[in-house]
Amino acid sequence: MPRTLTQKIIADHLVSGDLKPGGEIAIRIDQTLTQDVTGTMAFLQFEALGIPRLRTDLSVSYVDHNMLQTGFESADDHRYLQSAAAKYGAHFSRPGNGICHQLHLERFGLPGQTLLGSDSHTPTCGGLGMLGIGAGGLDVAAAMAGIPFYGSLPRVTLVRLAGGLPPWISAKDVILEVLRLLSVKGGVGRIMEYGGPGVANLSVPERATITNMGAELGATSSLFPSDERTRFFLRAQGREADWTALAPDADAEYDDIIELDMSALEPLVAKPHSPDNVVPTAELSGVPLDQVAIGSCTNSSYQDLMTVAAILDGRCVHPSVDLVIAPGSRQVLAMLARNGALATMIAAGARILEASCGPCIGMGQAPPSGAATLRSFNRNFQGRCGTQDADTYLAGVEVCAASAITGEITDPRQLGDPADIPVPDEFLIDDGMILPPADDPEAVEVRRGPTIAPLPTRGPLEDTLRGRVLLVAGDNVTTDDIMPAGAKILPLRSNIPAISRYVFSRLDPDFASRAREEGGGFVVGGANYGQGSSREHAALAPMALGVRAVLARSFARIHHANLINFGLLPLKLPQGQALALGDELEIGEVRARIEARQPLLVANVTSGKSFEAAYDLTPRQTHILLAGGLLNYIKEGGI
Ligand code: MIC
Ligand code: SF4
Repeated sequence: MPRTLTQKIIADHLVSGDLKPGGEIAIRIDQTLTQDVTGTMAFLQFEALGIPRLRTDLSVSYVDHNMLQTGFESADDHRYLQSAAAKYGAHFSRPGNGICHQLHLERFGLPGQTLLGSDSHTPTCGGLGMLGIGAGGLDVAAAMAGIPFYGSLPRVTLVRLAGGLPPWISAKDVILEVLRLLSVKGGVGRIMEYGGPGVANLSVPERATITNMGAELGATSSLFPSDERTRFFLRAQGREADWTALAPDADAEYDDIIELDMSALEPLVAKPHSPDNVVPTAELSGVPLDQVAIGSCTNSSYQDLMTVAAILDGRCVHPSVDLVIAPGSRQVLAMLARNGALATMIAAGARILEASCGPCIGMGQAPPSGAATLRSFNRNFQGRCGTQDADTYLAGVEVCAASAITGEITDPRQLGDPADIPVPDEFLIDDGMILPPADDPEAVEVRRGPTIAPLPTRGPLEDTLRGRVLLVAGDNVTTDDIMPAGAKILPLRSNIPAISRYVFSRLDPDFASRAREEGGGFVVGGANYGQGSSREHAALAPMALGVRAVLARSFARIHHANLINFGLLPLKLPQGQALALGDELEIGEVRARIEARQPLLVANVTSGKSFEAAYDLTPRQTHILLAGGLLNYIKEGGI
């Protein structure tokens, strides 16, 4: 039978299940990546599994998020991660080396292989033809222990690209257009495969911008074929031997097909506060800006930043705008330093940050109150930049750099002809900041700082769940809403009791204290609950506060899995049913009904009404929930 790219890679890695849509499959994971704000928990969980050495082909532990180090907490976590990597067998990418996804693309990604990462943008390596999937830290810890990754077989959408990118139009405009067409829910349960004659017109870093931001569609992953452009990129990274050709069969069948003519695109911008709120830049021309931020795992490649330097050359940043630039990796920064582009940026008045996530996750550079900030990043959820009442716009680096000069949102086409930026045929290679695992793991002592608190645990799932509705939220609640990030809260990622004080703090500052007083309860949401990041803290911290179930119209994939991994029931709130804050609920016979795969009966004691709530659980997930979460399940002998 002819196969898509997705089916080929999955078939090559299939451990159990068969290739029927919607069915549960398990796949072998070749590589994992973790970063500091999810990795600390993932390594603690790996330790809790009691396995002495990692069982993947390659695992890399990156440090790129918690970089401000305003107290000892993050530095302690970095030291823990470095020692744990050395002892258990992971490579360790030191702080300053760059953003995990950019680095993995440059140095480790392999066409045709699988990568599980504790970060939602792990599909970035799909730009190389690698199947990258984002997951919660506990799933990645399990993969590091050699346990396959379980999920439902996604449907496959082909985005057939035609034409080439016109001057000033970039790969960011391609993915913004897909977001405009499909919305932030449009990719749920799908893998986006890019094909068609336009593919050959995109370099690997351009493809990676598209696969990276496929996360904002809610897609499980995004994939490009591996072709001569892939070979060229790997050769320029000194890794031609890692190249293999990979393409779908000519007559492969897809679940849906989207036609996209790149030559008809124009510069696009996503308006506040959602990445799918996309309009032509021209529609926003003249919107005054306070800040422009360039970088993030979406748009911080050598090509991107050379484009920025060319636009800034001989010009000066507008007096009302703060321009900050964070290169994606030390390779990019070193190349810009050597060829003079860095000097051009400095001369133009740009503030150069270290190679890290930085402002993308509110780790510094929060804009002023009521500001408008334009960013080459991937998410513009309200408050994520660190300023709750700021408006965040997203665009490609061309729009960002042009707007930094004029002080307002600007269509870059008005700058005349763009400079020609050649794709480098040789990158500057220096892996000195990547430490291989220790030769003598026995001799390595794992160093834990005082902020690392023991993992909260819970017993098996209770048979009756009782409590009040602690929060009622609308559609598209993000994990940034549930468990905010930013410079104040992120350093607490290895301390669940401390971080749980901030659960839902942006939506309702009293949530955590109310949950504690009530001894737990329920959360009610709308459609696509838990979209955005992979942070398992958005399940783990509510669990620690006693939340036992979330009732929502639908769930985002990674968060749904995280809820189950920590023993919280994800229940479907039927259309037409509404619950109010403070309603007292009782759900009885939970264990027996789940075992029998029957809907649960939710009694609203306050209103005297009751309704049936369904759920989407595979047989394995049922057992995980009954055990009270994945760690309990694995300790009981499940895999
Ligand atoms: C993000 O972009 O939101 C993050 C921070 O990279 C997260 C990971 C996290 O919250 O730990 C992600 O995308 O998964
Ligand atoms: Fe870092 Fe932002 Fe990418 Fe998340 S989206 S990995 S915070 S750069």
